[in-house]
Amino acid sequence: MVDPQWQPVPMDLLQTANSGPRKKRPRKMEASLASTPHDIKFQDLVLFILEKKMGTTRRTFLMELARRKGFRVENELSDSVTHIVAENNSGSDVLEWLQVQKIKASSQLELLDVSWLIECMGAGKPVEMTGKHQLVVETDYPASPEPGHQMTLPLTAKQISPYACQRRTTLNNQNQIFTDAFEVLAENCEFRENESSYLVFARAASVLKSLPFTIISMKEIQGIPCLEDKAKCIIEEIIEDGESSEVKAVLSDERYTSFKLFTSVFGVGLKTSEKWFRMGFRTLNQIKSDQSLKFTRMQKAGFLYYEDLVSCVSRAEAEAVSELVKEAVWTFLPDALVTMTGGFRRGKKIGHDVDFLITSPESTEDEDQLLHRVINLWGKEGLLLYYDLVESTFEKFKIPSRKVDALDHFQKCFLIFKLPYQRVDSGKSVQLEGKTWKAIRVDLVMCPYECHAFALLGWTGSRQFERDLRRYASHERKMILDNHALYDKTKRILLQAESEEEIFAHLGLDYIEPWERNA
Ligand code: DCT
Ligand code: MG
Repeated sequence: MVDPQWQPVPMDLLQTANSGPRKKRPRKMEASLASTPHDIKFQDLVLFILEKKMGTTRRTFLMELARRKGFRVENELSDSVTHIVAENNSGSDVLEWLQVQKIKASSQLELLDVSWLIECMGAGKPVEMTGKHQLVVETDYPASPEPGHQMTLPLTAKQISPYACQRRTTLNNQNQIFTDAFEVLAENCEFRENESSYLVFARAASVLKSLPFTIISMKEIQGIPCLEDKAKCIIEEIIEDGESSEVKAVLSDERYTSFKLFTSVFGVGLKTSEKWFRMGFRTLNQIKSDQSLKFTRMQKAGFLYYEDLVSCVSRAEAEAVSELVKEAVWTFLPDALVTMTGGFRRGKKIGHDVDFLITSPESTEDEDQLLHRVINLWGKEGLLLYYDLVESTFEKFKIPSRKVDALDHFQKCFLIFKLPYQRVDSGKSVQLEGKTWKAIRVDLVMCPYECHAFALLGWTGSRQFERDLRRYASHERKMILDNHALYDKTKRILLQAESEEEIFAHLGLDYIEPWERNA
C-alpha cells in the first residue's frame, strides 16, 4: 500500500558536511519508506508532526520512525489528531499556526515538544507527558519561567568520553535500532575471528547506548567518539532506509546463522562451530543424530537442557537461585558474603545465566572447601544437573595481567542448576506445562577477601565496560587492572581497595554505579 502523501526526501538535505566516505549502493529508499504498512499499536494516540521550523526531511524521518514503532501518524491535520509534535516552537507559535490554517484547537489537543516523541521512540511506546514536554502557551501577563522551557540539553560530543568507564550507560537505550545492528555485525566479526572489526562495531554500539537522545540525523553524531567511518555508513543507511543492507546480508548468511545456532549450545565455542560448519552441518538435529561425533560432558549437558538454557533466566528465577545459593553457602560459612554479579547486578531483567561472587571476611583454612561442600550438598538434594569445578590458580601479590580479556584465577564452579518451580515467586515465572523445574546456568566464583572489590568490579561487567576500564587504566594512568588487583607501574606498588568506589578513585575516575555500566 503506497502512502499517497509520501514525498521522496531530497537526498542533498540528508547529506551532512562530515558524514565520512560512503559506499555507493542502490537507492531503495522510496520502496522501503513508502510501501511498508505498519501495524498501529497505540490506538488512542493520533499524532501530527509540525513541519514548521523542523523541515521536511526530519519530519519525514520522524513520521516513518514513529509509524514503524506502532504509532498512528497523520499526514494532514484533522479533528482526529490528539497530539501535535513540534520543534523549536512554543505552544503559542503552534496555536498561531493553527489559527492561520483556520483550525480551531480543542482543549484536549496536546501540544508537545519533539523531545517527547524522541523519548517515545527510545521506549518503543508512548511515555508519560510531563512539564518538560508540554509546550507553553504564553499568556498576556509575565510569568515565571515555565518548566516547559527547560529542555534537557543533549550532551555535546565533546563531553562524551571514548572510554565506556567514563560514560554512564543505563538500560534505557535510546538508539536500539542502531545498536542492534552493530551487535549483529560485531558478533559476525567474532565468529570470523576478526578482532579489529569486532572492536569497531562493539565500541560503536557501546557509545550509542550511552547517548541520552535518539539519533535522527547525521548532524547529531558529529564529534561523537568511537564511530569510525564503517560505523557511520551503517548509521546513515539506517537513517535513510530504516535498515542496513550489511546487517540484512549477515542475518541471512549461512555461516553466521550456523555459528549463532551452534554457539547457543552450552559448551560449544568457535572452534567446535567451525568444525561442524566445515563438516557441512547446519542444524542441531543433524549434529545430535550423527554417530561419529564425540561430545564433551559440557556439550552433552548443553544438548540435554537446550530448551531451558536458551530461554532466558528471569529476575524472579535469579532471585530464587540466589536464595538457594545463600542457604547452601551459609550452611558451611555463615559469615560469607554472597553477591549476585553479572547482568542482574546491572539491573537487567533477564540474563543467560546467574553469576555469584562469594568471599569470607574471616579467612579460614578450609575456605577452598566451600564450593566442594556446596556442590556435594546440592548433589545429594538432586539440584545439580551438571558442574565443573575449577581450582584456584591465584597467587597473592602477583602483578595483574596485561591482557584486556584475561581470565581470572579464582576457584569457580560452572554449573547447571535444577531450579524447582515452587521456589520461584508465583506468577513471575513462565512454567512449562507438566514441568516442575527449570535448568539454569549458574557461575559461582570464590575469591580471597582482600581482592573481593576487584573481583566484584570484574564480574559485574559489562564486558565492554571492563575492557575499557582496563584500557583506561593502562593508557591513561600507567596502571594495570584485572579481576584480582590494581598495579601502579610508576610507583611500582599494588594498590589496595576495600570497595569498588576506592578502585575508581585510584584510577581517578568518577564512580559509575553498577546500573550505569551497561556499556
Ligand atoms: N566477565 C569478564 N570476562 C570474561 C567473562 C566474564 O570480564 N571472560 C565479566 C563480565 C560480565 C560478567 O563477568 C558476567 O559475565 P556474563 O554472565 O557472560 O555476562 P552478563 O553481563 O552477566 O550477561 P548475561 O546477562 O547474558 O549473563
Ligand atoms: Mg551473566
